[in-house]
Amino acid sequence: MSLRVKVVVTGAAGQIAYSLIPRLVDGKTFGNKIVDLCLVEIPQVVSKLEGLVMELEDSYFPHMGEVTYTDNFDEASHDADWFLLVGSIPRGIVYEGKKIEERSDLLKINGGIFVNQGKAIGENGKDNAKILVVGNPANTNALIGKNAAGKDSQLWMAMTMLDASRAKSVISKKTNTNVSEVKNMIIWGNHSPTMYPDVENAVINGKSGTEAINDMTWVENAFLPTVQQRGKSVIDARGASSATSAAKAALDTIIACENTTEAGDCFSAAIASDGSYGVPEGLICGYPLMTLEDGSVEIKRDISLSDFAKERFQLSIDELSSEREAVKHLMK
Ligand code: NAX
Repeated sequence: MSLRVKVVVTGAAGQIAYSLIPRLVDGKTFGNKIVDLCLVEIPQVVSKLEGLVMELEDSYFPHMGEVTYTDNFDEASHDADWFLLVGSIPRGIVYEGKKIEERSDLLKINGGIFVNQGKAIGENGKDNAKILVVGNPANTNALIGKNAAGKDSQLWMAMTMLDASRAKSVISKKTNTNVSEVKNMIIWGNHSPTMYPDVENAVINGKSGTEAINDMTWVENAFLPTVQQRGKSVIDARGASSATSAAKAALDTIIACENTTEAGDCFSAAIASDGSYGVPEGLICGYPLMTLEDGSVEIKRDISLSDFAKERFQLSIDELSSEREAVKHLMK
């Protein structure tokens, strides 16, 4: 157990983090590596992290290395391999006297946070650091952060793995298969209700999604709205947003990046477009990704989209473009 990995987690006192952090050091996510954790919170709640650290120490994690906590992101960012940017200001809270309801307000407030965090990551993070943005609006937060970091060797991602896992679950119920038999599950576009979960290109028990499902009415009227609105359904049922499933999705994204992708499969995350599939360059867009043997993460480029898929995907691309327009003052 000689190799070490340093992971920075923001929003560390929040509900996703409570489910996420212990599993970063359980020996499964990073295999045999020793995991050093640096937990970051805002000044108002940072002292709560003392309790979380006590619990981590009490949990018997042989793979856990040094654990520190701070409200100073700059300080936390030095030499980190992974950044899990979970912290952001959620919709519905009162911020500086105003209730934050609109996506545009969220973009404005969180955008500022991501400029500063991005700068610190570019200056202090490892040259090959990977950054997973979970805090919403995730794609545009990642866009702002990546731009501020200005280091192309670092990989910025926004999380769409939860959407992919939700889609696999719905498909597995419909086809009476285990979720592990649903592969190549792609989420195109934005992590928002405009996302396009692609049934046609999924591989279900070795068959193409089109063949295995063969029911576009179900896809359009049941599958798409269920996956696209699942976040809201969980909030309605639980009185709080998805936490344990979001944490699992973040772990699955790390595992997908740390291990070579099997032939015929891919994983879902949003990364900066290089123009692939007609997406304007630079937008942080949900794509099918593969981790190659040399550890690099690439867009899978041989997927063909039906006219129906192209039309739905375009709606999400348009939304991403308008979000970029709304934050252009935050980009250099
Ligand atoms: P919580 O409100 O429980 O926790 C968020 C934590 O972030 C708080 O403790 C807050 O103090 C902290 N925080 C805020 N600004 C910070 C900053 N600048 N630096 C460090 N910490 C900061 O929310 P939680 O349920 O954990 O959700 C976190 C984020 O994940 C939200 O933005 C939520 O919308 C987003 N989600 C994203 C998902 C995805 O698939 N991409 C799904 C789940 C979730 O909705």
